[in-house]
Amino acid sequence: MNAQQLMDTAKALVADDKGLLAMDESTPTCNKRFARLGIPQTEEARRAYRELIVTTPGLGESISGVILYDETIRQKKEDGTPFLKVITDAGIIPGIKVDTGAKALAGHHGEKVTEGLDGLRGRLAEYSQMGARFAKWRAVIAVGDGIPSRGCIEANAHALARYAALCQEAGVVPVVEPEVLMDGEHTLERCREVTEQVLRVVFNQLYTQRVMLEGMILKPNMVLPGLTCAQHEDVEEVAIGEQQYQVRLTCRQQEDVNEVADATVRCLLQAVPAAVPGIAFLSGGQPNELASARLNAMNVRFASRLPWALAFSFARAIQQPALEIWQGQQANVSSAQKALCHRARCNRAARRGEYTPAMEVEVGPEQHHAAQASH
Ligand code: 5MM
Repeated sequence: MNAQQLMDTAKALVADDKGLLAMDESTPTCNKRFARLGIPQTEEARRAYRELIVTTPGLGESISGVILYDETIRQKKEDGTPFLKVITDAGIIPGIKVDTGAKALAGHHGEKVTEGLDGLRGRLAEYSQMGARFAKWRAVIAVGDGIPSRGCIEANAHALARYAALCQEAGVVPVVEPEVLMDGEHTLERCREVTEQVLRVVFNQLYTQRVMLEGMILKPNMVLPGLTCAQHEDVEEVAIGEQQYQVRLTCRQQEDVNEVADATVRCLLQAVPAAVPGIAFLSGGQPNELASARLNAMNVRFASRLPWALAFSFARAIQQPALEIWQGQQANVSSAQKALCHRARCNRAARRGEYTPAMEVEVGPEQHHAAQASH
């Protein structure tokens, strides 16, 4: 392990207010997203879509690193140029997802453990030789009645730590992703409690497995209420005369943004050691603009007082509008690339605390339409 190299790469991933673009959807996930839009679920369509992403003009101005999938890291542009060359020529650091997915955890109904440790040393050696300088492993923690269990948290934290140690041995920076899912009726407070508990166990395991904290990146969820949490409804029934109307509580929006920002940062301050250079959030299915606004609020309200950089490692919250514009059609590539670049720019602005909703109207009407539709 070259400690200096690991520290340099980890720092570079969160330098200059840039962030990561996760484009590591496994084949089933990518196909699911294509199916929803009527895009053919073929290897060629996935290759063409990933070519669209990596050839986006100006992407490297906001994106420090991209997370690839095994199929993608081996793919080439239509003209035969390897994606890895296109990415590094754009000044972007290539990374790779190395887990093999979350599987049912025996004896723990409704809970999962992420697999992929078998043979990982060999796979890391190959990816590193190809040019990958960082890796990613995602653990998923569901919240519900009686869950997460201690068994689920510990199994996932142990696997994350074993993965991280193997990465560092190979000179690859581990991005450690324990995701507390948004699905469920839980409150923001319950999410904060679970996220803190998970992070404490994860850092305990990272310490036990001798992972060098200066040479890793944490990729957590933001602290959010569950998707079906009653307190989270942003529409309210209002009676005017005999008529019932549904009113959208837009005035709650900024309050919500600040509440999420405060709960998230306070939680992280309790559980994430100062030696970690950067925290790059996943978006987890949040609306694109809200993910930017919440990251922005964290940086506005706390950045000067934090030991680590607060960055992003979004998949859907960067890619969704572009995918919706592309629709699998070559003629839409340029508009889709503009939309992708726009979301990346918004998130870079959010790192600086300079994101405003006004940035959203700077894009052309079709991009804005797609951004709205994805909500
Ligand atoms: C949580 O998912 C990660 C971040 O994506 P979002 O910002 O959309 O939440 C992402 O890197 C994720 O791990 C992959 O897209 C998921 O791929 P698979 O197919 O392994 O679930």
